[in-house]
Amino acid sequence: MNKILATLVAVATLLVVSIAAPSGIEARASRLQMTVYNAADVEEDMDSTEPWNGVPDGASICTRRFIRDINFAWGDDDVVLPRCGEDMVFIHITGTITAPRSGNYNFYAISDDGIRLSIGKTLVLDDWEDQGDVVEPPYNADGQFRMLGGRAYAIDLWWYENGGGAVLKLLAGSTERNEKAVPSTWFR
Ligand SMILES: [Ca+2]
Ligand SMILES: [Ca+2]
Repeated sequence: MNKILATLVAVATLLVVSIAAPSGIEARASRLQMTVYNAADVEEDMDSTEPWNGVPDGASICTRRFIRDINFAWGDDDVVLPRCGEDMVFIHITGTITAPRSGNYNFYAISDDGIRLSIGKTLVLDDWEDQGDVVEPPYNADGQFRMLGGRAYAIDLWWYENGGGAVLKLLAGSTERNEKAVPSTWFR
């Protein structure tokens, strides 16, 4: 009888684990966390804010979530969610980045509007200013960072949208010619 009970408990446990697993695995698979702030009530100009020194008065958290990669094109629509707004939004992304091979990597952002990215303690991308709406995406920030293959480096990225279109894409490559969107595997 005890044996049957033990088997039933084991089966039930297995069922619970297999049902609960997908979302848990998904959440743990990415070490990138994105916090979105609605900044519609901030009185400063967006490009004169320095949210990394303290989120300005009037900005409030709209949503916080895990993301797989940094490759977003919202255009003129709402950034992330309707309640986050289509203009005057901050995004803060934290996590780690790991390159498969050692090298001096070029980083590139397609960013509308401003972006500021630190890897470890190095400020790699810094273009905290509005971007004009143009036909071609604004390739508005680049920088280099040397990474050891397999080593995880902390990343800290701030971005804002003031008005018009909104884009946030992070690219990297071993040379300027082979830059492409950083794959999600680099953020695990
Ligand atoms: Ca907008
Ligand atoms: Ca914009």
